[in-house]
Amino acid sequence: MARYENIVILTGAGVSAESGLGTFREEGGLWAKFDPMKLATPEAFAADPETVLGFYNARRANLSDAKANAAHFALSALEQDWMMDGRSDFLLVTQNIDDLHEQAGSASLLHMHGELLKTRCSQCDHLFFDREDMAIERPCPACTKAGGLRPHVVWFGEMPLGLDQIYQRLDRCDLFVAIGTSGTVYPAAGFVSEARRNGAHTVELTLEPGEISGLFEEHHYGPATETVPYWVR
Ligand code: BJW
Repeated sequence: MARYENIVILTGAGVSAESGLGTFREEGGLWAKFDPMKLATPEAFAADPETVLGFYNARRANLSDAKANAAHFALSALEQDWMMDGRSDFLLVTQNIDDLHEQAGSASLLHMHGELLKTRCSQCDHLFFDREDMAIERPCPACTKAGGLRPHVVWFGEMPLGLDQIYQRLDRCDLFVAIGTSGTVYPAAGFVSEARRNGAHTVELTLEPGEISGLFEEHHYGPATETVPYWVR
């Protein structure tokens, strides 16, 4: 690890699985139980806002009991070590909308698919931390209009957040690590190829080989709470 200067880490649902938050595409996962096209698209929200808000309200309630696990803490410790060594280029990009990386103390963190504990007004773009249930009749605290509140998450067909910063870092990183993601959803699934094009060493830590595992040069398979603390040592 000491020979690398610029690291980009990408995390997915697998890093939070052992904190009790479900993944998406495994047996029993969210998108195995529910149709994402009816819950996680702007069209679904326009057609049936009550159902979509109810789905995210339930996930918000579920998140209040979740605690960061050993993998989240290991990544936060890695960031602190990296900065102490004077290697300033550390970026943790998460596809997760939970707050478990923050709970563990990660600071250089980018939520490319948004944050479940934030609500956004689609009428005035006001963004705020919120643990209350979203509802159609609830007015926005800034513009006072009702009907516009939605979770601050990135649905299919919407542009992920922070892409300019992510691609800048991918273009100069010498180490790219993906943890607990199936590599099914773009553009995140393309980050490994981008990093490799620029000469980075690429590492995958996940439960078992998946769709894009062949693109990585180094692999560690197993539960994140075991592989991540072992790998950062
Ligand atoms: C463990 C573990 C343990 C388990 N330890 N590991 C055709 C081709 C290319 C692209 C497209 C296409 N058709 C449509 C698109 C675009 C679309 C897309 O990619 N669709 C695919 C399904 C094909 N993408 C988009 O629409 C994105 N926007 C976009 O593309 O904008 C235009 C653009 C153009 C050009 C450049 C840039 C942009 C937006 C995607 C938004 C995704 N939103 C969601 C929902 C967020 C809100 C919510 O949570 O409800 O994000 S979907 C869902 O998938 C969520 C996740 O962040 C995302 C990724 O899932 P993840 O994290 O990989 O989870 P899983 O379940 O898939 O995998 C878990 C892994 O963990 C597994 O491998 C397990 O083995 C492992 N694991 N336990 C370690 N204990």
